[in-house]
Amino acid sequence: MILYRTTSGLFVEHDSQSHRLDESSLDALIAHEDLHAYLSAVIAKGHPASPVNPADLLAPIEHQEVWAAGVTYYRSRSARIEESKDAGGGDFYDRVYTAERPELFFKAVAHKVAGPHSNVNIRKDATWSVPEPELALLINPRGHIIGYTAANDMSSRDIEGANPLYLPQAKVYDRSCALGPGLLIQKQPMPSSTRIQLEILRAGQAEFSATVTLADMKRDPATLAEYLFRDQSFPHGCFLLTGTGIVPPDSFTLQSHDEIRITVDAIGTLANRVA
Ligand code: DO4
Ligand code: MG
Repeated sequence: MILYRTTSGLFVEHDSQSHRLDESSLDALIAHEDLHAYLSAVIAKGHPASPVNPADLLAPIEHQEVWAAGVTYYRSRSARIEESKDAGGGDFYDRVYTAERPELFFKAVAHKVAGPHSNVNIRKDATWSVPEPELALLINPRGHIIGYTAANDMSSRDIEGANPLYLPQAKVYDRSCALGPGLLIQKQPMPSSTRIQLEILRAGQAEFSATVTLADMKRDPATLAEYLFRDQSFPHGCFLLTGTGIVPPDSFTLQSHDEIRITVDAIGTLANRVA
């Protein structure tokens, strides 16, 4: 079942059928004792609504913080070693890839997050910008993973590559994160065969595309969530992006008006344009 936040309220979709929720607060749903059971009961009551219009979709976030894990795929490790080699930063990426403690960093709050079909930004002071297509975990205030969505962890590679201490500037700025199109609510982990696909279109033509599966992720999502909740509370729950396994070639940088399409099996496609 997929939970959508729209301009006309919250909807749950199951078996191609939409149901409008009486509840209007996503925060309240995320904090629910058993969200999956609650939504199953709404579906079972069977008051179908019209299908959700993609143009009405909003980012599926209210008061949740967005965090991200890094260097969880070998491809991210190698690309970052390469981009930071002139700055002598490479060793850090190899060490964090193999360390027990994962890299976790703060990414966004709601006002920095782009929803489906809206614009993401590239920094004006960056020269090398890429999208990072990632699976995001939805974690409730008790630290349980209750759902998943597609995410874009927009990154300024030149700024991060100049010095790893610039990571927050390379990663955190207005509309540097996109989430959606909806929240897949399920108790069981995503299968390792789950594909994450990135397509970048320029003037309507394919500029870059690649696919990775969760089987290539070095970290277990539950362990990432457990680290994030160590000595830290999230009264409204949070999102945790699980890292990118796709990095375009070094010659590629995003341009204004590029379309970024991130598709995750069982979740759908998150489509955004670069402002
Ligand atoms: O180490 C910097 C960030 C890594 C990251 O965002 C990723 O691997 O997805
Ligand atoms: Mg990332």
